[in-house]
Amino acid sequence: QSSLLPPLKTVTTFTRDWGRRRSTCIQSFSVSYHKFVEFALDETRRHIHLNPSPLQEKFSSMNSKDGKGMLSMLSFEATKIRLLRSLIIETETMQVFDFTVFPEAEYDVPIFCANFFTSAKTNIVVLDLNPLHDIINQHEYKDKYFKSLIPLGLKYTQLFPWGGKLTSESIKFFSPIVIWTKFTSNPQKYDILYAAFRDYYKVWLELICKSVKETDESQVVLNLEAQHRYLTWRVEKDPGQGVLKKLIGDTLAKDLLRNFLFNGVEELGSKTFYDYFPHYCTQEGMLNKKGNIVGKSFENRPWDARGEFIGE
Ligand code: BLA
Repeated sequence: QSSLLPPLKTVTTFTRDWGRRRSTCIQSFSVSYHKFVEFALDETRRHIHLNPSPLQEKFSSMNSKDGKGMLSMLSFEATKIRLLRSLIIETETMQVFDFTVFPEAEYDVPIFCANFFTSAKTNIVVLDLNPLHDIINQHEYKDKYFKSLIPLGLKYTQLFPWGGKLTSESIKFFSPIVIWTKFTSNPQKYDILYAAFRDYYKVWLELICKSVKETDESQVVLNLEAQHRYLTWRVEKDPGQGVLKKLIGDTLAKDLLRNFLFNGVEELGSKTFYDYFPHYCTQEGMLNKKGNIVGKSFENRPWDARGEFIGE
């Protein structure tokens, strides 16, 4: 029977090689985002019954064109939740987590948004309860959802410094507790990010559980338009588009963006990107594909410790 085993020397070498490769792998990716989505689903199910989304059938998993990467998709719906969807991308060089939960239009609860991009060296992180309505000018909406959350935001924004300039319109989709940060890959940081994700998700769940159905039809219409505007922004401007197109090609990337990640952009409203963001329209009436006209802004965090907007 022993003749079936390779000579001892070979076994040792193999183990060492495997060990080395494994440690390289762990060094670059001490994070796997699967436990993040598992936490979110378990936590949601403790309060809300989740039903599989009809999207699940079409969008479940996909290999990248080169066969070396994998995209995993999950989607659900529930009472109060139009769509909860998650995308995890794992390749040899990056890990991406894009997890968003869209409430039904009868609720003006913020959109839960976790958007993490990890490569061997760097991490780009957005974690937020994206407000549905203008919180810079509408104090009532801001107080309703964010007043009590400022201490939570402070706790994590002290641990995760502001990520620097970003597309300036994005700030209007962000809340005073947004975690917008970049950091070099480091296991401790992932532990803190996981803690932040759990805390932010738990408070979001509380908001959605407590929320009361809107009966004023004109307010529902406003919520719906805000959801559609958000989808229109992200489907057009998501900085992940380039990466997605490289991984799965233009056609599949477009399908994934419009029908899965930002599903609803074609159904919830008929306004176009130019209607919502007219300043993006160049003289020729063409979308300015090269980033934006307004430019990148906000070198520093534009909210103070009390959650007051201090950008211009
Ligand atoms: C970069 N992603 C960014 C940046 C932001 C976001 C603010 C900084 C660059 C910029 O603003 O120009 C995320 N922006 C958001 C979010 C909202 C917003 C969440 O307005 C919500 C309203 N990102 C993905 C996916 C990939 C990805 C799926 O969501 C990859 C497949 C990658 N994001 C990614 C990369 C960058 C980035 C590669 C850096 C590239 C760049 O700066 O253009």
